[in-house]
Amino acid sequence: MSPRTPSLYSQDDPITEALKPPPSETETERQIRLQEEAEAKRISEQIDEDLRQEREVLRRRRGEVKLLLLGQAESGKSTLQKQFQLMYRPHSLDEERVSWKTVIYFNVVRSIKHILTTLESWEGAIDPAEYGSKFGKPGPSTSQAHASSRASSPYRTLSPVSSSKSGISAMRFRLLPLIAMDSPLADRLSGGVTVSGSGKGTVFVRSGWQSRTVDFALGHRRPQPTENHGKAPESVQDALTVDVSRMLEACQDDIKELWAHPTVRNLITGRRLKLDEWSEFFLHHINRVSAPDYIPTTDDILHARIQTMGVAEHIFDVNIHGRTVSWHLFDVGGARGQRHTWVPFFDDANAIIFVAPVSAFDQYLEEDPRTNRIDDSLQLFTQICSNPLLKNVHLVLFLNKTDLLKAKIDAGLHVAKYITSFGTRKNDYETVVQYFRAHFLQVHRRNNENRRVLYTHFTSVVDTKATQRIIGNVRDAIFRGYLQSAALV
Ligand SMILES: Nc1nc2c(ncn2[C@@H]2O[C@H](COP(=O)(O)OP(=O)(O)OP(=O)(O)O)[C@@H](O)[C@H]2O)c(=O)[nH]1
Ligand SMILES: [Mg+2]
Repeated sequence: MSPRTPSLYSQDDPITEALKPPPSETETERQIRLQEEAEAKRISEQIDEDLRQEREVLRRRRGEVKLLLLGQAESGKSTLQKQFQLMYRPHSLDEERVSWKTVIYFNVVRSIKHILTTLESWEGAIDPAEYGSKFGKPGPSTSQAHASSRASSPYRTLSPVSSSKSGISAMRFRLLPLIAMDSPLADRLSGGVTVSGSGKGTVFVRSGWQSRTVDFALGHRRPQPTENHGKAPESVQDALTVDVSRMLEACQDDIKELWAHPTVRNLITGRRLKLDEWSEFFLHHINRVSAPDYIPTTDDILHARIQTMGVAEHIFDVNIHGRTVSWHLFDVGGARGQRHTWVPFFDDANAIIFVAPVSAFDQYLEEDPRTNRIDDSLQLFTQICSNPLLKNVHLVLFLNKTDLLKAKIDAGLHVAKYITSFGTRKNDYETVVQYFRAHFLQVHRRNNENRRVLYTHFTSVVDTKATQRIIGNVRDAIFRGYLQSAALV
C-alpha cells in the first residue's frame, strides 16, 4: 500500500488527534468543554489586544518624529545628517572612519584627475613657456613617459603633452598610477553598482554603504575581535587603501606642486578650471591626507563627498525636556534621477528641512548643464510647498553654503552675471543672501493655502558649532508642532 500524502485536514494529524474529545464525552461535558474553549479564545484575543494597545501607547509615549532632508544634489543633506549623527550618536561615526578614508582618497584622486584633464584640454591655449618651465624636478624622458602611458594607462586622455621636457607632463606621468586608482576606489564604494544617466561617472552609494565598504575591504569577512587584536575599527587595513596610501605618500610633492603651480592657479582664477569645494579642501590638506597613518578627522568626514542613492533612514533617540523621542531622519538622493524615490516617504512626515545651497548661483546641474542650480532649487521648493501630501508638514529652509557664498563674493564674482534679475543691486554678502531668501519666501507665500510658517536659517553645515545650535532650535520648533498635532489627535 502506498503511503498517504499528509493533508492539512488529515484525520491522522497528531495535533487534531490529541485535541479530539474523548469518544465517551457526555453532552454536559461537551458543553463545559466548549465554554472553556470559548473562554480561552477570548483571553487569548484580549492578550493580543492588550499587547497592541501597549505598543501603541509606547509608540505615542516615546513619540516618533519623521523628518525628511530634501534638496538638490550637493546641497548638503548628507552633511547635515552627519551633524545629527555627531550630536545624537557620536560614537557611531568612529566606526565609520575607515570607510570615510576610502571616500576621501577617492575625492583626492578624482580631483587630481580633473586638474590634469583640464590642463590637457587647455594646453593649446596656454603659453608653452609657462606650461613647461615651472617645474624644476627632472621627470622621466618624454619618450619613456609616452611609451609607458600608452602601454599601461587606461587614461589615454592623460597622455603626456607634446611639448618636450614639460614639467607638467613629467608630473602627469608620475601621477598616472595614482590616477589609475580612481576606478577600483569607485568600485569599492559603489559595490560595483553604476547608476545610468549619472553622467561623468559619479559614484552613488546606498544606505548602509559604510559597513559594506569595510566588508568588501576585508573580503566579505569582518575580523573577529581576537584577530583584530583589540584594535579600533579605523585601524583595520585593506589592501586597496594601503596601496593608495603608499602612492599618495610617494606623490605628495608632485600633488603639492601641481596644486600650487601658476598655470593651475591661473586656470582657477580665470574660472577655466572649476574645482568642487571638497577638492579644494582635501588638496589644501594634502600633507595630512597623504600621511601613512592618516585617519580622517570629523572635519574631514564633514567635507567628504559621496552621492546618495535612494533614501537612507537614520534613527536617533532625541532627549527633549525629559522625554525621549525617536527621530527618523530620511536623507534622500537629490539628483534629478533620484527624486522619484522621495514620494513614498511623504505620507506621514512630520517635518522637512529643505536644503538650498545659495553659493551655487554660478553653477549648473550636473544632470542638466542648462539649468542654474538656484533656479532648480526654487523649482524644487515650489513642488515641495505645493504638494498636497505635505501641506501639514512643519517646513524649515536651510539657505546653505553661506561660507562659500562669502568666499565667492570676496573673490569678486558678480551675482548679476549669472542671475540677471539681481540687476544693479549691491554685490555684497548681505544683499545677496537677503535677495535669495526673498525669492524662497515668495515661493512659499504663493503656495501656502494652509498658512503655515516657514522657518529659515542661513547655514554652513560643515561648521559644527553653528549647525548644532541651529539643529537645537529646529528640534524645539518641530517638537512644539509635533506636540500640538498630537494633542489634536
Ligand atoms: N564649505 C561647505 N561645504 C559644504 C556645505 N554643505 C555641504 N558641503 C559640502 O558639499 C558636498 C556635498 O554635500 P552632501 O551633503 O554630500 O550633499 P547632498 O545634498 O547629500 O547630495 P546628494 O546626496 O547628491 O543629494 C560635501 O563635500 C560637503 O562637505 C557648506 O555649508 N559649506
Ligand atoms: Mg547625500
